[in-house]
Amino acid sequence: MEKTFLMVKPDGVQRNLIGEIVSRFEKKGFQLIGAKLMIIPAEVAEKHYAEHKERPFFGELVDFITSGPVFAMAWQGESVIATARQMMGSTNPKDAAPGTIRGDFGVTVGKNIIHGSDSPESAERELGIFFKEEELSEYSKLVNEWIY
Ligand code: FUP
Repeated sequence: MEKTFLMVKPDGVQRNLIGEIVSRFEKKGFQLIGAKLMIIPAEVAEKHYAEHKERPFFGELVDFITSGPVFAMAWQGESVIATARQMMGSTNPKDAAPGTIRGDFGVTVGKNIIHGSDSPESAERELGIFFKEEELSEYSKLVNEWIY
């Protein structure tokens, strides 16, 4: 079963959106297999956002993501990577459709509430940065039989 890394960013945590966000993915039919509230060390943030190292906003991005606790999550389900990205909406909340997380709760690209892996390669890489293998619980849920 496909897995992805999702994270409520510091703005989402401060705005009490953890429950709302977890609820959306649960109701969709995806399964939470790992989660932790944490403050990201700067070197971990730099590794996570390494692809943006040369971008002008890199410094601000690292400062922001380390500015308060985040809620890091591992989710599992069929096509969860692409579907979670659709549920999140466009990177810039001004372009994100109503009904998406960024469309419903975000205003600016700098504070866009949630992160989600954009490909199987980044999902594997990011899950590896934030979780040890033994921190992910793969367990069967009766409800899954009504989804698949
Ligand atoms: P996404 O995959 O949707 O999170 O978007 P990106 O990987 O392209 O960007 C990562 C983060 O960088 C965004 F969530 C917000 C931030 N960003 C900016 O602050 N300014 C920009 O112009 C683009 C991205």
